[in-house]
Amino acid sequence: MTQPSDQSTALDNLLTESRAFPPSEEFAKQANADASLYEEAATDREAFWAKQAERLHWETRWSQVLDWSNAPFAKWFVGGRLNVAYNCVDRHVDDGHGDQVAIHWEGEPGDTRTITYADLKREVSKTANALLSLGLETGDRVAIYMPMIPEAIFSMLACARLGLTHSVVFGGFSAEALRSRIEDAEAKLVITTDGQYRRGNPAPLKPAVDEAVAKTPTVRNVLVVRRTGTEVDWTEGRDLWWHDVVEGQSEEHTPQAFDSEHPLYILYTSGTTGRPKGILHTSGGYLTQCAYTHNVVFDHKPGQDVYWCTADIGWVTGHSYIVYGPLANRVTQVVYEGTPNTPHEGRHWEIVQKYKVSIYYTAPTLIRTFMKWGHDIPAKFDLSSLRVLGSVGEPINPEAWMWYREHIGGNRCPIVDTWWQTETGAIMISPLPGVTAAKPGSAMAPLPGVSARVVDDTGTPVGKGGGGYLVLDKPWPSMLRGVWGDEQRYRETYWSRFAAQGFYFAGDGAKYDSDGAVWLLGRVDDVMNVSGHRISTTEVESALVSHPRVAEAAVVGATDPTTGQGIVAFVILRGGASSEEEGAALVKELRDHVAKEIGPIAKPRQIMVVPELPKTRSGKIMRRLLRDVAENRQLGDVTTLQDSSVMDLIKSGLAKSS
Ligand code: 6R9
Repeated sequence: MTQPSDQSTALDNLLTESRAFPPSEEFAKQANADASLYEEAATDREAFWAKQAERLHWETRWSQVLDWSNAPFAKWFVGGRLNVAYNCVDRHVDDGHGDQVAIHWEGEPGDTRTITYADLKREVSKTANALLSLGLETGDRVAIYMPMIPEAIFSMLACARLGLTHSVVFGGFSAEALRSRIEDAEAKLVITTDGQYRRGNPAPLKPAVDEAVAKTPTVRNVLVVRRTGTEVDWTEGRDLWWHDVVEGQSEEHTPQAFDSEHPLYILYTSGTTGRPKGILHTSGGYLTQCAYTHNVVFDHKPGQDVYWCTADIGWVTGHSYIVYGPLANRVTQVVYEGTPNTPHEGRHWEIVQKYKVSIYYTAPTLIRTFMKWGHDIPAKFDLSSLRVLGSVGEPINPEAWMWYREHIGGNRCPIVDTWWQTETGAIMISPLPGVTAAKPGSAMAPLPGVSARVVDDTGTPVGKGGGGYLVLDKPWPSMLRGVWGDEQRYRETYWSRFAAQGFYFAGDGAKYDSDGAVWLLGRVDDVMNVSGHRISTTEVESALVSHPRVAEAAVVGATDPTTGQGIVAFVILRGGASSEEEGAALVKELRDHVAKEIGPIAKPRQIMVVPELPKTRSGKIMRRLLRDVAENRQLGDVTTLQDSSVMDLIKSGLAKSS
């Protein structure tokens, strides 16, 4: 495991950051949360969370807030019963808000749909009736492999309504990634589209499903939404068009309440080994924390704000902050299907202007991309409706933070840098926009109700100015309830590192500055963060060595000015390359091979063909040295190398080939 100090060198300059931006008096006065929340939560944590759970409609109230007797398996709101979809949809209609717009959907080619809560209730009910007609039963798993279209949200909510467990697989993932996820969850149904728009062009999607389900016998049906009109192959008896199965269904469906701990979804995320983990989330505690955080962190006012989270529903941010948290809070939100530069680089700002977006939540990688495109682009649009800006996915560098504040937020909007993970289910560390004087680049402090610490190698909490590992030392309502089908992996990955203390190990390095604010410093394991997406080095290495020409591969995440990290691979070829042309062609083939095995986001930025890899005496690849090469740095300590001349060999080989 890398020591956190390795990562922190590049980020050390952050810790001298002394600028802080307190909220304006005007903002603070109207904010949903004030400083008393911290006190209230500290006085009685469970009572605090019970109060947050009151945000939801419970069919049966819980009898116990938290049962931690079987740690690390938590139960929250024990005995409580609720329907998640009822909470996100029907109750708003029942409360007289059926005409409020839930979703302003904006398709990439410019087509739009306006969906009110009454519409949403009808669509989700029809979808639920369709899923019932396909014979699905409570507890069954459904894979959702779709672009950002309303039917994806209807599908998730229909599953929630019926107590089916969804597994959303990002539409940019490969057939192989989809297959392994379907297989692991033993899904019975896949919901997909014929194709999806990507950078202005329709691209097929269903062929990947056809390839995946050919090898997954649990799948009985594939439900296909027509989106691009692309021709598709059709397997009679298995494949069904959405418009045939869903459109004719009744608009009435009465939701039934499920146990607070009923599984809501599985979402796969990269770990330190090659095989992605199925993170399991359940119902009552998850929805409670999503709704609470969406309310206090974004200062959301139902019926007034227009909210836009730019994530894809294939990631946890889309689950918690497009679907569950916002809809539970009766949001009016923008959902955008496409890429930020289609058809032009001002598309996001055009959308902000068009819908008068007031809360905008995005990722640092995108902010840095906008910076690259130039501030004259957002300057062409009216962004005066914005009042809160959010960031998530990776540490945000102070330059990007300041640019975001000035050029998007008009020096007026509080910025909330929100730290959390697929595993935490909802935001854990973040400023409160009406309370915190935020520092550019710091996630500041655990939210009221959340307990996090920075500890050293032995698990001892460090003080102000100290650095180490981020841990969560108390259970929280939206915490993962395990790794699907693998109890041992759950215990090992998250609870073994600080087993003596019973801390959850997040895998991130962190520091306190001299004021006690928390600064996240990136992963301390072999997980890379590329444009806010977690990809493990092992996963990419396995993809590379699955190619017949690759004998050995080592992958590192190298600092990248736009994507945070870029994937750099070092490969040893079987039989070598006979000419430069052959080498170049092979490198291209390998990049495409990784894209096919995992998905285009995992395509290495660079592949270097090397004669040897640097290894320790115990045979571990020294990624630290490869990172030095990838980042063009002077080599660090090579004394633990088995053969210290290897690095000379690598570097001279690279010099020759470049
Ligand atoms: C929500 C999400 C989780 C990992 C996490 C950390 C990094 C996320 C961050 C951040 C610094 C932030 N991360 N938010 N690092 N500051 N505000 O991104 O979930 O895809 O599971 O990634 O992302 O390294 O451990 P997920």
